[in-house]
Amino acid sequence: MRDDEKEPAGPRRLLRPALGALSGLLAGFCALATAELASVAVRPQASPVVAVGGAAIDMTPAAVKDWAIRHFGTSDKLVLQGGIVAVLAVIAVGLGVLASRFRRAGAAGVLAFGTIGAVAATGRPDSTSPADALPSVLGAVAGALLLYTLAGRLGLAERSEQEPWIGQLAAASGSFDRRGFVLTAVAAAAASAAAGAVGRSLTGASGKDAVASREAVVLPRPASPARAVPARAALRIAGISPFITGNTGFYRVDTALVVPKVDATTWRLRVHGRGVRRPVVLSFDDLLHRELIERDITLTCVSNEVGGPYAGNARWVGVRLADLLAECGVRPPSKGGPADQLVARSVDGMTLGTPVEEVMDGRDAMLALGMNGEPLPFEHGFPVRMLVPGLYGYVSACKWIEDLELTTFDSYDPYWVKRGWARRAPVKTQSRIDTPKPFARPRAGPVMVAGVAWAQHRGIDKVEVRVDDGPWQEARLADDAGRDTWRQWSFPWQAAKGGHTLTVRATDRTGLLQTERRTRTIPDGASGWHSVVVTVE
Ligand SMILES: Nc1nc2c(c(=O)[nH]1)N[C@H]1C(S)=C(S)[C@@H](COP(=O)(O)O)O[C@H]1N2
Ligand SMILES: [Mo]
Repeated sequence: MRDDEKEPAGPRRLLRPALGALSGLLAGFCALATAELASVAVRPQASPVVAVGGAAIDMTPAAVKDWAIRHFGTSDKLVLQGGIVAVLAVIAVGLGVLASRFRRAGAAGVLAFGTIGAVAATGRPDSTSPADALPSVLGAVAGALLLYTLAGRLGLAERSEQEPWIGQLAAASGSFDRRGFVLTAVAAAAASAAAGAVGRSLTGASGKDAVASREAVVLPRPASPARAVPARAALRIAGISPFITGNTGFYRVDTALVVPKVDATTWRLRVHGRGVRRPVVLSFDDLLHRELIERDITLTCVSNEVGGPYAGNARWVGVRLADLLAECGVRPPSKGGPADQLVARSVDGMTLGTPVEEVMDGRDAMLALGMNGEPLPFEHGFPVRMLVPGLYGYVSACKWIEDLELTTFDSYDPYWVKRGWARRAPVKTQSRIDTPKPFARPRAGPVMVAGVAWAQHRGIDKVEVRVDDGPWQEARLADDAGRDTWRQWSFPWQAAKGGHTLTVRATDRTGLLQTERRTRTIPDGASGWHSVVVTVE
């Protein structure tokens, strides 16, 4: 007599659905692993998790996306993918339990979910081939077959659909092909793990050509170098944001679940559209051999909260965009040009719209090829990205750019505008306290309060600090490094014991005082004064 035959009826009745759930999880795992491996052959972006994730990002309401960026920052995408896998796991358990009684229905359910992946993958804006459906389809077929097989091992599931008593009998007696189930399950788990691991490592190694092309880039000396940073433009104060943000520390905000790896040797940029009398297609070499400018420019994200981290200042090298457009015969609207919007498209299907007037008004709008002395990092848009001083990133800073189209604001809304953000978005004057940190407990006595303030393309004229409800006091400004960069400031404070609120505000060079009025980030950037609460001990 076997042990389980003596078991009470309750747990035994649960055995089949429990094993069904396990089968479902295994089938889901097998499906994803197969898809992962297949996506290596197609392209990493065609993996169902990436494709469904991308579709989810695009369908997420702006407020939720903003919340996700705020709370998860650069790991927002990891959180999203984790969430997708968790949801899939729950569905897989459900389909497994279903399959333990209705084998075909369970397997059909897996196929249905594969269809969702396939539709998402082929519907992505950067999808150019129906082959993008393959990873999802192959994964679903593998998963469905496995679930069907495992459910079969679970006993007389198939016949029980027509003759329920057989199913009940099988369930009640606990009689099923235990050996077959265990062997199939273990083999499938091992094979899936291997396929997934191989897929992952191959994906990691993909983009070899792009990596090689980046390593081969030698940035020429710019014809117009950046102004030397005045000695006292970069303060040495513990805790302050350095004047130049390093490439690894530079914030990253984009919708790309897989960082595009573009081969610079085959990359092309097309310039075309309304009023473009001489459309061109440029290679990376074409750009490298043009006259290059080098500029320090602060980039900020419209999703940055008051006091938030999505701002960075780098030394960029690139091509003056206005000159390039002028060569193509483009005139700004103020000179009678028919196009007022410049739409940039990236290799991953992102679209950004920039006012042509601003690009051509004399500011250093550029197609950047270099960042802080090296080719652009892949995360920041290699091989080429756009930058326009004074405008938020989402209306100006297209990474992995491949197309520039002259059009009008009336006839086309780019990605973020379709999702409720403003068509035009100049950077709002902002100031931030970097040190002391919120809830810091400094010692009574001299405490250095310091941070950065920015009002790109207008410049910072004055920064003031207020302690509690006291008077506004002028902070010391670091030397001026130009109106397109942020400016550091410091304020030596004689801190008395107790709780204190420090508040900062800036005035830009047009004389405009940063508004106290707090607004949300959507639609055109947060406003309000940053303050920090500390306890002096
Ligand atoms: N292709 C592409 N370019 C993009 C984005 C994007 O999602 N995709 N995001 C924009 C936004 S919202 C900002 S703030 C900047 C951020 O640039 P960074 O990641 O290099 O800091 O890139 C812009 N360019
Ligand atoms: Mo942004």
